[in-house]
Amino acid sequence: MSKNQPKTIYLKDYKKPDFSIEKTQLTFELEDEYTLVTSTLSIKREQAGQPLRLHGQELELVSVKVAGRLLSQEEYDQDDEFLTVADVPDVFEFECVTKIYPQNNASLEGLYKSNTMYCTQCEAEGFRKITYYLDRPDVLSEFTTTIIADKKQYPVLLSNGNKIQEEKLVDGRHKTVWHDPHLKPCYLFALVAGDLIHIDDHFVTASGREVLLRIFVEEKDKKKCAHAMTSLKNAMKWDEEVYGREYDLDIFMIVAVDDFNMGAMENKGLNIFNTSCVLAAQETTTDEAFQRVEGVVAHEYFHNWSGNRVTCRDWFQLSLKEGFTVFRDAEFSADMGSRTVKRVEDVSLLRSMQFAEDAGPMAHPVQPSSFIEISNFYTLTIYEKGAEVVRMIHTLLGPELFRKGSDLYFERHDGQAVTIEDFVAAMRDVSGRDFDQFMNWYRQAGTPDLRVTSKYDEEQKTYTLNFKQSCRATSESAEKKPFHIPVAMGLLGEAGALPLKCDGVVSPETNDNTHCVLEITEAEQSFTFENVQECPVPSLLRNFSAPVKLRYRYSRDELLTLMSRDEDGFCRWDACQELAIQVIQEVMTELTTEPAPSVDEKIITGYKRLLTDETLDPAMVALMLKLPSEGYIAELQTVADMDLIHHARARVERKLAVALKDEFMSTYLRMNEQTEFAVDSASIARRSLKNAALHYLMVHASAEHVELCKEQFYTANNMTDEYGALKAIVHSSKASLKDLKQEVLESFYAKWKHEPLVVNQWFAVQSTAPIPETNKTVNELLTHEAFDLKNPNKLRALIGGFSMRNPICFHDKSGSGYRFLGEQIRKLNSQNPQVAARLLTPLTKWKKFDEGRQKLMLAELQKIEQLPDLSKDVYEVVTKSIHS
Ligand code: B3K
Ligand code: ZN
Repeated sequence: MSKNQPKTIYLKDYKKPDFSIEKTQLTFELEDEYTLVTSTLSIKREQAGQPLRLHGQELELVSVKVAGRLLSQEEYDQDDEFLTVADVPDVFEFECVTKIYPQNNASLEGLYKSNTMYCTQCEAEGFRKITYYLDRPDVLSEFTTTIIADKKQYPVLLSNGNKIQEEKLVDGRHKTVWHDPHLKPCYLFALVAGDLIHIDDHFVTASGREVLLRIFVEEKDKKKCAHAMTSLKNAMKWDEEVYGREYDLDIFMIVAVDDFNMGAMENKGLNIFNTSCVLAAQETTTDEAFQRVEGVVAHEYFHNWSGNRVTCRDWFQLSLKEGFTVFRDAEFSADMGSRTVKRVEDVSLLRSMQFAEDAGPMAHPVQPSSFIEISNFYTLTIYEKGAEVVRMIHTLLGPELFRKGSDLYFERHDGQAVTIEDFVAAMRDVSGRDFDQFMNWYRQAGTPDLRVTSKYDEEQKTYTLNFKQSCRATSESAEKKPFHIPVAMGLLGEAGALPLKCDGVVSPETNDNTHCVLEITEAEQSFTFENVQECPVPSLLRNFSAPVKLRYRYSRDELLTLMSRDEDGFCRWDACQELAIQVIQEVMTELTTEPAPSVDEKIITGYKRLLTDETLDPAMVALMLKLPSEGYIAELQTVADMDLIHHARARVERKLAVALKDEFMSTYLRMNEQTEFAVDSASIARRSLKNAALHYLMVHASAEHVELCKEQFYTANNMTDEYGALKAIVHSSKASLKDLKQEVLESFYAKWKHEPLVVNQWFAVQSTAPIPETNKTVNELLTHEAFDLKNPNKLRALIGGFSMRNPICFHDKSGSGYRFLGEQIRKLNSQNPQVAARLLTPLTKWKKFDEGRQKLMLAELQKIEQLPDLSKDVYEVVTKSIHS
């Protein structure tokens, strides 16, 4: 534990800054052993009578000057967190020199080294590890940055804004000066120094300005930038067309680094990316990773407006920029590829991961009211649920009013640091709607349960839907106020969609009257539709119009109807999921009493239709064939029995594989026709269905299927197919494949060991294999030559893959999975607290399991809690999960 007991910070305590910093001039002298940072700030007092208190962490202070005068040690105070100067004028220049050691910085926060290159990560509070500063997002300043370094080792020196000066110095050193004309908070500051090459392109903005687009990578990765560049240009165009937002500097730069705590960072004009989110090539990158590159490039670019031009007042407003930007990037990806597929993927993630977060000890509102360490709040709730909340506003307003609202928001607050309330006020002001109740989505944690019942009155020809909402108590609110829930819906009759007539209900989205949005605002509420000529099947929560757990007792025939006939793609997929859940749950009940319970034939009928109807979108079929994740099924149980879930799910999968063997084979062959490789949605769709079919074929793993899979593995011309086949073999439960598994793993590693991102896939395929050997394998892989405890991508692939994406092995009742994770967290705690705290997540869910597992998980948490040097990040997660 660091010297002081970590403090909780509260939103209610927010106060405006005491000083402003008009100009920030930084000089970095990069030496082999250390870096010297000279910071010159033009400071102005904003509140009378306050001392100057600057944030600083792990800094060696060399000197401090106020108004040109060097201060003696008696004139300032220095502790773990602050530099305080009691007596300062109202307007003055402040200069301080600090010495830092980037080469020893393993936290990957502040200035650090990734391989031979210097780079920075300042969000949220990393700038204070560089120099003393008012490290808070509501202090906006104009930055000028000078970098001095050895020219041979670091020929490229970058910072935010435009390059204004370059100079050759003595002793083989050189100097570059950058100036950023846009005011920004220090969390958007960036610096890069390294031996990098770049690829260039251009974009002409709607108003005719030419922008230079430049991606910096290591020489060996030169050929892997084209996809990121295309994605960037598409994103720039899309933001002009959909939001009317143009780029505002002459140059936009992206730099790829190997060691990075997350996906990427939106520093003004100089985005820094994890290599995994920028590099892509046919041979080395799966389709999923190609799409991730597109999404992340767009996300970071979109932040230029939603985050940089208009930023957050304080970190409690994090979702103001993250939720909105995720919504923007999701819509962009939907427009670039398949809208329904994107939606289904996002909802699957939300339901299996965010719902679990909302149900666990770290549950927090989209606008949290307190935190200990802000790094722990870059969560699925802030990002994904935050995006769902913005999506609901979009649904309630419709696209045109929403656009008016975003225009007003950007115009009103350009150059300011604002709050979630300001965003919603702009939406309110353009629409005249009342958002008071809607704010509960931002202020209350937990996933609402929405129970729906229906009643058809044959005589009156009316159909009534009754909704009851409830939400579990969470730490910030024991008694929940009702949420304002938009439920998009329609009614299906024998011959198709039925016209809807319901008092007070209008559809903001369509002109026809077969689709509408019901607005639930009360704890219990009913809607009666008139003139309904037959008892319909309700199609509810279309496009997943609200992040709720909807419960309606559909019969299996109704689900088959929705699956094949609903006009809403999301509801077709969801009906298929619901059918599978019902069938798996039935098998779970019977598995406890019978050795070989039967599997309802209805699911076979439904899946057969999917496989034989060649008019369906292959991507949708692939998604529908995928049974609900074990994580999502666990979410639906009070006490999660991972063994039972795993075996019941596997039994249903086997049943489908056996009953539809021929259909899977013909689907595989139909999708396997050779075409030129492309990364468009049609090609991605074909590959996804082909590999989904291969997965089912490998459940049999007869000689013929194994041959087919081997053939795909050895002859694939792209990573999606190569990895698909590798995974089908390595994840197989067939003992007879033992030698083949070893063969393909060795061959894959030998082929790709020079490609770190592919090696990560190799780690992941082993750590996520749902087979008993995995618990031993992951321990062995820790000492593999390619594993590196300092590289977050490797940690995520091996440790994260095992603990977050392999529930059956992680929850092994011996506790070996828990011990493995506990040990790794204890190693990582002081080295990289951010990543350690994140990897800890699976242990925090201990209350969800049986008593035996609870004890084992808790024991690991307690061992972590006992660490003598517990970081603030891990402290917060571990104590909240043990004691709440
Ligand atoms: N804003 C960054 C995340 C920073 C995380 C700091 N621990 C990336 C993004 O969301 O775009
Ligand atoms: Zn973001």
